[in-house]
Amino acid sequence: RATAYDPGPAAESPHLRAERVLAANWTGTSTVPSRGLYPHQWSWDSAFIAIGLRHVSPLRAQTELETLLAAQWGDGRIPHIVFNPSVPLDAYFPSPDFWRSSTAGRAAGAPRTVQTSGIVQPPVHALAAWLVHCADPGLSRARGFLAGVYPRLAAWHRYLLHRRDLGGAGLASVVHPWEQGMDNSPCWDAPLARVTPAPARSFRRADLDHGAPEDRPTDLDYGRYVRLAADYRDRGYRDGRHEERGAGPGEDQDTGPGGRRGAAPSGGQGAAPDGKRGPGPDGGHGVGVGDFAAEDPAFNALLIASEHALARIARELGATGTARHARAERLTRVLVERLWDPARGMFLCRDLRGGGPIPERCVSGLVPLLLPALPHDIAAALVRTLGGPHFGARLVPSYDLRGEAFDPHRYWRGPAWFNTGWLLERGLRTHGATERADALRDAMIDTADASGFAEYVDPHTGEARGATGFGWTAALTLDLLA
Ligand code: 9YW
Repeated sequence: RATAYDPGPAAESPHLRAERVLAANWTGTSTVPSRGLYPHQWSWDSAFIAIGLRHVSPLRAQTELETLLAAQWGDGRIPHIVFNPSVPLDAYFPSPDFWRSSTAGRAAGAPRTVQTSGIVQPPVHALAAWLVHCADPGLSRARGFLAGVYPRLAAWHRYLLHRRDLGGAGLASVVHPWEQGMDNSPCWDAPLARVTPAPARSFRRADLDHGAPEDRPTDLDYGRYVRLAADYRDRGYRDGRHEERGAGPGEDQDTGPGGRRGAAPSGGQGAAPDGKRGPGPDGGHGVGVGDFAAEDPAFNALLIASEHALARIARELGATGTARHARAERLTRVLVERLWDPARGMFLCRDLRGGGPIPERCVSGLVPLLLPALPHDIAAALVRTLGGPHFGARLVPSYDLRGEAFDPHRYWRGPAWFNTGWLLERGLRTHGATERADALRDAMIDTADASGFAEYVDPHTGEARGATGFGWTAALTLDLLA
């Protein structure tokens, strides 16, 4: 009897299956989140994807981030989508002809050749760049990877910390639910209720060609997303603030080799690469204030974690990194002062257009557990909340299990997502909750693999929802397996 080794399909490992998803979603210069639903490059998806890809190909992981950063705007923003020109316009909405980045975004320094959206997504990039470097420091040094990305990442953080400090407390704000990355989260229901939706007939939802309507945001949600994005575009993607302030002295000391200030990419017009804007005709007072502005705990926690990573990158490049670590610690304190809710034992979003703290329990409010400088009692309270009645499922739900709006199948209103799970697994480990971290890790690996690397899953049953073959689910599974 032949005894030759025949692995057969059953012997295939989750690792191989995850790798195959990333190979199928690779375009040659970046990875799409999903071949059908999201056929372009998405900003925070690419950061998470690079974190997994580094275990398969450090070169591809570096390229992923470099491709994204090449589309950075002159004012420092990293757009949430970089469009692939070979994909038909009607494959995804809103398409490049909606965003019109190279014309509407000209004053903000949008690139001329590549088409992008004009909003941003959570800043996971410096964290990803550091982790990618660590996977193969030899290759990274040989290619000058960190020296190349550092000035762009520094300009990105400067944009967020100055242009986007709409609340004046030092935190970055989001001006669209797509920016925070958890679009239809119940946290946004109240602030969105003020927004007049664009008429449903004025746009066509390409997402419904690929996803079940009951798993996706509603038409009313979409109408409001379209209205907010169109208003921002029509303001030339300018970020209105009540007061214009430049970077404080000494804030950006760790500028990498030669102490050079981070240079934003070429192509910017009207916006200085150092994130400051001169007194324009509008004087910078209350210009272009949109209907939606919020401080989000996960967005800011990721910015802080990335600022710590940027400090490590600066150190690798010969600077001290001290000023950046100090800034990250200071921002951690501001985050606590501004968004911590002791009664709920978690962080809340803050509505800057009049509403104050938003009294909804969303997974975003747990993500600051990631931060190493979080006070011990706050970290302990977050760990308790994570295991308590509002979030204590096998996988971490995106929203309060007991909340009125909870829906185990609809997008960010209940299902478990793998990027937030990965961040919380890391947070649990950072604060010494090793057994909890191990249990979450095992549950995520099993569910990701069994669900065909689903975009999101029912937090109780693990049943797949949304798209399968999803980029960050496969990538972060690889990272958990490493
Ligand atoms: C959209 C791509 C993106 C993610 C977001 C997720 C969804 C809707 O898909 O956004 O059309 O951009 O909410 O977090 O980055 O995977």
